[in-house]
Amino acid sequence: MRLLAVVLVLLGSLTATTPVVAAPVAVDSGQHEVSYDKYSLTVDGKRVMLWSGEFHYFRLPSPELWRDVLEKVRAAGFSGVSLYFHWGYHSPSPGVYDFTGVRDVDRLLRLADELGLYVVARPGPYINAETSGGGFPAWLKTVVGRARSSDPGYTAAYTDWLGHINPIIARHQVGRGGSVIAYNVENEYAVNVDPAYMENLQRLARDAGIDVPIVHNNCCGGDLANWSSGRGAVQIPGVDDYPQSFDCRNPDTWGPWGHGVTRRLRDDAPVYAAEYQAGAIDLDNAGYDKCRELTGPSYMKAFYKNNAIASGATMYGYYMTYGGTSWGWLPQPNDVYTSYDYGSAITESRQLTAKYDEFKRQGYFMTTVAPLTKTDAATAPVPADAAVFTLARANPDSRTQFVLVRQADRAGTADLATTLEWSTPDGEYQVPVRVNGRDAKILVAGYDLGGQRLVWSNSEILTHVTVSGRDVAVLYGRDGEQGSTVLRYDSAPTVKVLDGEVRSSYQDGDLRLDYVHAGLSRVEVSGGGRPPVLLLLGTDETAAGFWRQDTSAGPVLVRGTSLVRSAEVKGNRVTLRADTDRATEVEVFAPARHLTVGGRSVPVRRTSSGSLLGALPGPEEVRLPELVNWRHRAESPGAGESGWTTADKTTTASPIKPKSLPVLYTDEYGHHNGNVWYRGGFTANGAEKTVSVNAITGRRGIYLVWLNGRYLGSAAGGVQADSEPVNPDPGRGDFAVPAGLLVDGQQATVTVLVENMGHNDDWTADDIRHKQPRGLFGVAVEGATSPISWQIRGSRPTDGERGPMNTGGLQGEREGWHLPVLGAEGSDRWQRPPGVMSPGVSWYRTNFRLDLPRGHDVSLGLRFDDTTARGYRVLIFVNGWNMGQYLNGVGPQREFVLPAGVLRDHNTLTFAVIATEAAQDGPGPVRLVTLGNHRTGAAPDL
Ligand code: IPT
Repeated sequence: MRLLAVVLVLLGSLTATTPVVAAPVAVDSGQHEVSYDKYSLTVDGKRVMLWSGEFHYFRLPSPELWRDVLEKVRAAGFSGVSLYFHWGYHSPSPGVYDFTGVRDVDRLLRLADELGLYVVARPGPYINAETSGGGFPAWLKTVVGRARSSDPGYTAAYTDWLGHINPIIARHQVGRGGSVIAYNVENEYAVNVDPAYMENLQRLARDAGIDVPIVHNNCCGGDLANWSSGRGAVQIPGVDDYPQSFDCRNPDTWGPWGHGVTRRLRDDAPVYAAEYQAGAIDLDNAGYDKCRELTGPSYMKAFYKNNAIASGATMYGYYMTYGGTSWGWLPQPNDVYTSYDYGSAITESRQLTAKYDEFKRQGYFMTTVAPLTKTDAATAPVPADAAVFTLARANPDSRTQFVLVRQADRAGTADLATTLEWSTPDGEYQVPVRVNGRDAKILVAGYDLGGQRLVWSNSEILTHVTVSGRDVAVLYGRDGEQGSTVLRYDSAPTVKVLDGEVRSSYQDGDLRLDYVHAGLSRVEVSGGGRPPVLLLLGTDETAAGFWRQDTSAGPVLVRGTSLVRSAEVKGNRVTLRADTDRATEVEVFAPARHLTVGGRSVPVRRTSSGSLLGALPGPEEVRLPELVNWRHRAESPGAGESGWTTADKTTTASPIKPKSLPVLYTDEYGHHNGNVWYRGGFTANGAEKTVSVNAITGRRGIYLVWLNGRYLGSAAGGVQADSEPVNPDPGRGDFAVPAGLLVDGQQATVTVLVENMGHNDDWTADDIRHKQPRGLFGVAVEGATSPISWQIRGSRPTDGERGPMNTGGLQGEREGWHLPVLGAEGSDRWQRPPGVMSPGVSWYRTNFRLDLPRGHDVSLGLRFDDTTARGYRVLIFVNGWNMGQYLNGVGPQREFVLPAGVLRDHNTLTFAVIATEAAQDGPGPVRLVTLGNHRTGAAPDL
């Protein structure tokens, strides 16, 4: 970590006997030591609360925005990020690896370090993650030997991947001045397991110099392998838990899949909630807003707080904190579509939600109150009403107590008020508590809060800072609920209520404050033998309006703005990088007299609370251009003579054998992504009746069939050939041969376009799922007497910048029709749209110019408004980047996020439209929409 490194350099200079030259951070001499015990990870002996969120760099093809997202993650109080590394994203073919541009993970790790976020590095080799192949490169499907085992073929393949990624991870470890604090081997390796493989993964990591603790994310509890002991065991076994399931259609669901992380897997390692549910995949087209509801603030309160007190976990990974976009051919088709918003706290368009506020409330608490990093189960105070449930932990050194309060009926919705008989470290108390419905609170007793002694409070702690010798603490409770806080003094202190209604009484060393949580009350307490303290007593909402940022002058607190990205104190000026989504006041608690926000000095006055108060403008209005002047170009079925390969293989490494020969699987011919054209020639006899096709595409995929240039129709591709029960006839379509089309003795050509929606994952580690083919599975022409000779034409991955998963084998993709053309409208082969969409592939293109307000973070999307069921789908190319696929009439996605960086001032928008029927008009109406607009002092430099 940079801060630690700086501290070490400073220490070095104090003790050195020879003149010290300031060492660059990168040459941090590896003196930081990561270790752990049963309670927590430690860095140089200091305990760490690893409160981390999952982020997928491969789902945001705009490295400039990685900073935006990670700053938002940090601003919510996260101390770390959990990062999958996606093998297939970096490797288009065996032995070829790319770590540049949007694949520059070294840049990602540098950024995490710069922002002071610890990293749990998760390079698989298998990652699941609802991405194509579960992160495996598609070429692995042609490698002989079971994946996720010790088989030599697979071993050679993944050894090469780890040989590339491990050294990058290794040089960013905490011990070498970086921020990687743990290394995750494999992913939910729970069934069909092979301990020798797990051992080898760890040996390779150690050989590459990975010296941080090795962790694993176990799935699903029960008897499945969890790698906590025996051969292949890891140092810190973690648990994945998705208690709410993925049924976003029923967002009122309450924990059908369990109670949370309560189990300790090893006595000598901290409890690690490796992936804890923080959103959901949208399995049933409910839309991600419903998934956000399913995993909303009350779920987060009840389940996350329960985890902390039930298990004392000090390592968490919330999956996902920002989901992002499965652009190009990244989606694993059977569970997701383009958007991987995931119903996360930070939306796909990088907006902060009510879930973000809840993360902030909990994250600030978890990372402020240090005694939480070392706790044992303790006796909980007994509630007078048995309908209220309590559970407690205590720090064995400070004796600080943490008491969970919730309903005894986990799903109960009653409004309960009762009293706890609480034996705190500072005496016996009767503490009033209230639990209204699906709520949960962690109450604290016996805590040294800055220079204060918190005896107990039934308000929850957000955070506290010490500014110029005064403690400032934010406590909160639900709007309208009663609150009490007791602080200990040597003698009666002076209590000054600055705002709101707060009653105070002093007796035998205890100052008791009683209030109702409403808005934001302010009380200043001074004297009594302690430094002064300002208590800010808020509601859930007003508490979430605060931001805490670390500076070299200590942490500062800010109230107001839509985001504080960072703060700096220099001399008597505090400088914020902050965003606003409306005109707002800003209040700052910092050791300073002047305020700068977004590069401008803000006039401030000092408040009675001792803070600085100023006003900030909101954003300027965004005006978007209309999408007009479309041009059109048709792609004729299977046209052109170049690029075809004879498809005549008779064997395949896939355990799934084809229905007819030759093997026509796309991967066998090196075409791993997107659409593939096939051409089959045979000598006709005039008696052919039906063309019967089987094709496997993954869910929502299609294929289209022509005979001698005549369109015969389309069908849905299969999901897989072999499943339970076995399906020998996947994606079947029968197309009648039109009378008179084929003539005896003449050449006939059947042309097929098959869409490959992405590759299956390999959760079960059995190859049957993962090595499911894509493309044609079998073709028979009923009545034909001559064999068909096949050719295939697929992707031509030559685009180093956007990578191999950006395009498939459409003629236009191969010839670069999707690439930006600025200025002139392109060649005269692009014409005015004909007013009808013909079955097959046609291309549409327009240019537009953005004139967005400078110094703003504007998030844009593309919205399709067509509500007809016309059969067509659209690959959306923005300046050449495939930002997803719109499926008219299939859904569910109508709005596609277009990140800055991919979007520029001048843009080319190109659609590859695949229509399965003739239809009036083009793929409209379609428009640009604003998904977020913030004035920011930190507009990513794009
Ligand atoms: C678990 C995976 O580890 C993760 O990659 C992702 O797929 C997630 O779930 C679901 O979004 S898999 C588990 C819930 C069976």
